[in-house]
Amino acid sequence: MPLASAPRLGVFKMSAVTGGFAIAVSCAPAAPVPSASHGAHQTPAAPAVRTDTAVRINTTAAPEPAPKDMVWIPGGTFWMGCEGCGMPDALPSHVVEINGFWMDRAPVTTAEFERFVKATGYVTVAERSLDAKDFPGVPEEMLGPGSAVFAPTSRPVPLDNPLQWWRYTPGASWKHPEGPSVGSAFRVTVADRADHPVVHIAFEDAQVYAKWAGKRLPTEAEFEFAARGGLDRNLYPWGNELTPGSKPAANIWQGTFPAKDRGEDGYTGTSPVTAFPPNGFGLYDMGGNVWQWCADLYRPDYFAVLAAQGAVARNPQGPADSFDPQEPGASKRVAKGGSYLCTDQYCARYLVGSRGKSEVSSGASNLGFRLARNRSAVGRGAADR
Ligand SMILES: [Ca+2]
Repeated sequence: MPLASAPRLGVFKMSAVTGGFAIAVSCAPAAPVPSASHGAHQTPAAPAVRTDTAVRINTTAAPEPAPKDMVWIPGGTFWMGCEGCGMPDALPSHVVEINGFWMDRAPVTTAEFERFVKATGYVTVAERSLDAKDFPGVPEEMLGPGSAVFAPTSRPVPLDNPLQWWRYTPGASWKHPEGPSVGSAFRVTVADRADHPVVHIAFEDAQVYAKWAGKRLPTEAEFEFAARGGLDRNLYPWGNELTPGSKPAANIWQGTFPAKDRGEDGYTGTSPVTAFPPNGFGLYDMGGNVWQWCADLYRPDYFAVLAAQGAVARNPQGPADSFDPQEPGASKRVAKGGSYLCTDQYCARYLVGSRGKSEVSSGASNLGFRLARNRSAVGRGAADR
């Protein structure tokens, strides 16, 4: 197995040249914004309001009673992408049309995931050992169960090396979000994190859960349409101001990343999934808190390919293959929403039109998921618009 696709080691890709662990800056946990100053990011100006007859939110009511804790997303036509964000992979903005679908109102919680594990006995990727034969040269301590855990630095640091604030932590998993040395498994999971999003979820984990739940991962286009909450080309899922009325709208980072999070929004780690107001569609945590897997493979040029076709992109499913020039050889899927580690100094992926990506076998302490569902056969009789 090529090292570049080493399960669970995407953040800590082995460097055959140095014998150490190379920087894999493309990790979804906190992908830096490409810019000249260590990922520094300037919040773009609010886009000009444009009247555009192509933009439409479908008005048909939900075609059937809502499944538990799901919201009907009516579908429609919208501008997808992030103009002026300094993120080339989120350009160009292009018109996308999607059908209506059901969306989980919030990310899957730790308590929900625990029910799944109890029902199925499922063991997540982070909880499995790797076979040393497949990973020659990888230190033994990294072959046991574990995952990437964020660790603040003791002082401000240049933002060019994520390994300064990510630790490959033996024993870290959804049961032990900071690793087994922090509290007991059950206390952390059930008492403290039950209503927080489950984390340390690899793409495979999300897929298996989805099959069990009779749902599926949303496409990237579905996620972005849903995240926009009916707003046209706004910067965030809740509007164009990061903190409208000086009230925090999402769980992100305040302070100097990655040294000191002042936690002015009430949280320095994950937060309960309904801690912040829902967006216009009634969806919680569509920006901030944790990254969320989408079904699409990741390529930075996908939007350019769609835009070059000239027509409205209808229900795009992502490219046929994955390629990330920052980490060639790694298989990546799209993740959306940013996380509690995002700040305007770094990442800024709470910008609703921005994109993230993650190596499919690598979880992290800020990576979770939520699910979508097609309308049922009964509901399918209703028109989309
Ligand atoms: Ca926060």
